[in-house]
Amino acid sequence: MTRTPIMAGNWKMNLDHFEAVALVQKLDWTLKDAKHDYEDVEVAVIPPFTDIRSVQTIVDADKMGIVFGAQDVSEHDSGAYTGEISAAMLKRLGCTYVVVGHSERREYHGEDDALVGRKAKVALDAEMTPIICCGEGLDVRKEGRQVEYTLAQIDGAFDGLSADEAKKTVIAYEPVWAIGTGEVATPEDAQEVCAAIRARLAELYDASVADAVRILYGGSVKSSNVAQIMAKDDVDGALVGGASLKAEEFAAIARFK
Ligand code: G2H
Repeated sequence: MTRTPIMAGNWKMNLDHFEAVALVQKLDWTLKDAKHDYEDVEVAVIPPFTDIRSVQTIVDADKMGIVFGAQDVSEHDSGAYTGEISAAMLKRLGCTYVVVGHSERREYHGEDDALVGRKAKVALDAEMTPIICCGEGLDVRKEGRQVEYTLAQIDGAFDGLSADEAKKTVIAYEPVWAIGTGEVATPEDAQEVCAAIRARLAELYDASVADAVRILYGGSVKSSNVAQIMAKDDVDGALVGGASLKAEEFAAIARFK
């Protein structure tokens, strides 16, 4: 099965809304100049909540172009949840993607696999695509338990999802030791775990789900290393942090071929 690659830029807690407009405008121009084919490689930007409306004003008019998403979502629909943002709010703004279970949410906000699964479910219910993050830390990698550890996260996050729902998800394998450190996983490291995740989806559901789900690699992706990672069979794109904050660099990542 042919899966359309996704290059998603996770801006994390960077940029104000003026800077967001400038970045997405420059990215849009750069990709247009390069005659980027969005059917060939999908490009998504995932700004902080406060920048989503600003980004929308730049890219909304262009249906075949950059899409955007959010870095998190509340598991609740609405009500007295101070500081939370609901799936319906994000959908109304035009978000295509919602990142759930990023390692920074897991580490600094105590999010576990069950919560990640519930957040994926509310995103799906609102007709958005969750990007479900997983990946091991350095200690686990040193012990050689990266596959076992990451598959346990997958089991937990997909526990409440039907096959039809699972098929609509995107998974991002992000080894924590490679995030923001400049220490990228080798293409073989990425392939090992991404292939194991795909095999687990076939066990949990069936081959059609395993074939359909796009599995991204994340962790210090740059224009200089993306092609080797993308050459691996089970890697269908990248979740890019630091390198997505520069339009030309991120555009070069999107044009990895
Ligand atoms: C991993 C990644 C984006 P970076 O967190 O999700 O960040 O590319 O800066 O390692």
